[in-house]
Amino acid sequence: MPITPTEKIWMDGELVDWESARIHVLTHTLHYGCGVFEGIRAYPTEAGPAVFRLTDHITRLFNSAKIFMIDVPFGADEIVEATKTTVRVNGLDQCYIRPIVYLGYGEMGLNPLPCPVNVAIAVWPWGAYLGDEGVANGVRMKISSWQRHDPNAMPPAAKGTGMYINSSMAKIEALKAGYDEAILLSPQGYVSECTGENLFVVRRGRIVTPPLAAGALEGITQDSVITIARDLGYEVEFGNILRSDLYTCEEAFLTGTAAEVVPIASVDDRVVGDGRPGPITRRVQELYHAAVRGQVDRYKDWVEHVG
Ligand code: PPE
Repeated sequence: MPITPTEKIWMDGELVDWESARIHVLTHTLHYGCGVFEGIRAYPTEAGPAVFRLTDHITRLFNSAKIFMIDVPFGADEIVEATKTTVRVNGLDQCYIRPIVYLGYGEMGLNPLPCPVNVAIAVWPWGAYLGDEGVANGVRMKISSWQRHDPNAMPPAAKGTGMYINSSMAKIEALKAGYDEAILLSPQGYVSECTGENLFVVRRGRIVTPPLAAGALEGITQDSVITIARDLGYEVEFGNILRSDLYTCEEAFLTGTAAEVVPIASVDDRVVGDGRPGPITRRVQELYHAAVRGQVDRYKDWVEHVG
């Protein structure tokens, strides 16, 4: 998905011009993939642009850094403020936000501890991650032949840059085979998540999503959708999902900041339900759409205005 340049990028405490936001080719993270990042969205609200669950995303960023023993040279509150500033100065009423903490220039070799730590925050306008057609009519999924990380090989709770090779391999495989997106199974064989989204199924009227122990990232959209679905009166539980459950469930959908809420039309060519987005998926999708725009009173706290 192409990037649309904006004006300013926040780098280590300063706003620099988009074209000047450059780093050295011997930047440590470029070589070993030891960095952490977030994907966040800002939406237009009645009171101007607001970042959806910004504090929760920055908390996850710092937890990711803690897991990798990366010492972020800023406080979480400073990164929250810096994110708001970056959205504000770029004058966008909606955008995708990419904070990244990376190991900079000055050290080579596998010991990351002596490396300088840098932080950047970029924002740009970004449309529907899996396409408008997918949001409207559902996406075609393929179970990947690549497994999700074993938790003792790569910690799924961390949103680490290098960890995404796994997702990219699965994405390539799915796209080359003519599908829209991949579903990865855990080393134990349970459904884990998609390349950049969590997954939900509706089985016998109940909504089920895989537990963290199945190797999924602890999704903030997943958490929002669980709250929304329960408030709508549905039963939601964390539970192990088998590949065959995906083939026979009534509805399925995926969730993520970039993707938002997207219906699943089929899995490995088995049509989900009647192949059209189901009623539960639609209701959750609609309420999420309204919540992120500050249109639902009970979810007002999720919406953090940039000022
Ligand atoms: N699982 C993975 C592996 C993942 O990358 C994401 C976010 C999620 C689940 C959903 O998490 P959350 O956004 O908190 O609901 N994926 C981000 C990266 C997309 C990208 O291309 O980069 C995102 O949605 O921003």
